[in-house]
Amino acid sequence: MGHPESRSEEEADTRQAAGGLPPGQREQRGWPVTHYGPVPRFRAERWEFRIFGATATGDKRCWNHEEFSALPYETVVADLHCVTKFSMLGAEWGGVRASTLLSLVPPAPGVTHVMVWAEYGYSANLRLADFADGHSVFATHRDGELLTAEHGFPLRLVVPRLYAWKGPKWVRGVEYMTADRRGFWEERGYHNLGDPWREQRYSYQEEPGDGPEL
Ligand SMILES: Nc1nc2c(c(=O)[nH]1)N[C@H]1C(S)=C(S)[C@@H](COP(=O)(O)O)O[C@H]1N2
Ligand SMILES: [Mo]
Repeated sequence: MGHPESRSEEEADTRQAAGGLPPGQREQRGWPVTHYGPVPRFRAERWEFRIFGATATGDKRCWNHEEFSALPYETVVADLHCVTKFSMLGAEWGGVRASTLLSLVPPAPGVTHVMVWAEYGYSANLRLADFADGHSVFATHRDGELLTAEHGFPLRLVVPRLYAWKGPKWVRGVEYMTADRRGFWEERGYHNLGDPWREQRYSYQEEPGDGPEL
């Protein structure tokens, strides 16, 4: 993969969508910053990543920054689809696959969903299958470069098969759940499932069974 500092406009224009452009989306050149609230300051000595909730053993697992950085690093080419209708296509994300974490810390048999937690209490709920998808990655890098603070340094989740709000920046942990529960935006008018291919943007579009009562 090319290095971003040398990527010209023309190169950016020829970027391929890893999965095509979902309905109602347009391509966004460059990489805007989109989030709610302030950018947290990273302090390595205070940072930890936790997997907790319904693990197979009943124990939670914690990594400090050094330990997390030693986990297997892989790259995934994936698109980001913002529900406000722009998509950033074809970036190469580097980090730890969600599936790697699932094999390191197996969920209990009854786990159906996860809640992904970030700084300041931001959260996003995902079906276990969406989380386990081989393209879901806890990214430290994009196009070979360390993430910047505003894009989620030191760690963000990228779940290319769902709208980008389902991928918290400044992520700090994963809770294994035996029932679904709404995350931050899912409680505030956004669709519980958030599949861009079905244009599941808003909670009023939900059908019975798509999510817990609002
Ligand atoms: N912690 C946190 N993560 C977040 C958000 C947020 O508000 N807080 N916004 C999401 C939304 S709506 C989008 S579109 C992407 C934007 O990522 P970017 O700023 O790197 O483009 O981050 C997602 N992750
Ligand atoms: Mo977004």
